[in-house]
Amino acid sequence: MPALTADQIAAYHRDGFYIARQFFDGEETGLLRRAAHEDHQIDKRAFDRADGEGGTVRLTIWNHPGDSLYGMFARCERMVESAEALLCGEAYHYHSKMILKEPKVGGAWAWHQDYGYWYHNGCLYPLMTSVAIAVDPATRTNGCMQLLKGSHHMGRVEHQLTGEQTGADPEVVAAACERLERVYCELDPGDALFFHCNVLHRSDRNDSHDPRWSLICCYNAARNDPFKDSHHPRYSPLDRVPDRAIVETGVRRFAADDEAWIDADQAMDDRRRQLADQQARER
Ligand SMILES: O=C(O)CCC(=O)C(=O)O
Repeated sequence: MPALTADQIAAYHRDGFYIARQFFDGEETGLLRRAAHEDHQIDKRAFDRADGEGGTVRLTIWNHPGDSLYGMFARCERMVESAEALLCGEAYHYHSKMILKEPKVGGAWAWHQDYGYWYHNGCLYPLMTSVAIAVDPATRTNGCMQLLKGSHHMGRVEHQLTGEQTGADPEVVAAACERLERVYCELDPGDALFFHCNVLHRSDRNDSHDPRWSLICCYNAARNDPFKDSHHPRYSPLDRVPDRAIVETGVRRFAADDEAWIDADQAMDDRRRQLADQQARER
């Protein structure tokens, strides 16, 4: 799949988002799912926040994409070229995160704009975009993302503490909900949701028996370099990789794991044989 086309970019600017179906193919997505669900670091490093509705929002965030499989997704040409086309200029990696919406407990996200938070990090302009890649299927029952179509045209809305989450001003959200279409972004693994940093979005609690994980890569325009330090980075050049790096990195990673399993199986077989020989001798 190539980077977004001119028509897809126009749709993003009109609606505040664009869903690129099967932006990543079955092999790439299979590697991502396996890596994510087998990766104990993702789980260990995750932090929880009560959603104020009885559920728990759980996520892992990292600022620099690195050389892992996740880094290959964030740095591959297809993603970076799309982000740069949407931001009309050079983009850099602002952060990535894995959203871990676990069955039954994965919490709801209140209505918010990402720029509602990022503005306070010294980013003067809303020249920022995110790409949510579905790791698992995202449905209405497992709490897929919901967006208010065209709400990015409203500009930045004040955010305040509502319950236990900081969300967009509820009075403004209520007015926007009356006027704008709410879109439930149901996704298959490998689909990519590109969304503008000022589009209002939320998600419900995961009420199903299935996990709903997604990898979200966020980009800032290089010309929007924050004027102050924050918990997310200032500009640093994004070292892009060819699209094929995803499969190459994933295959390499699992070959090492699979070899370790084969070695462990082999050692187990050897041990079983030794015990059987010993028992035979003792009889
Ligand atoms: O994936 C979700 O449920 C919500 C994520 C979200 O709203 C965000 O990362 O800004």
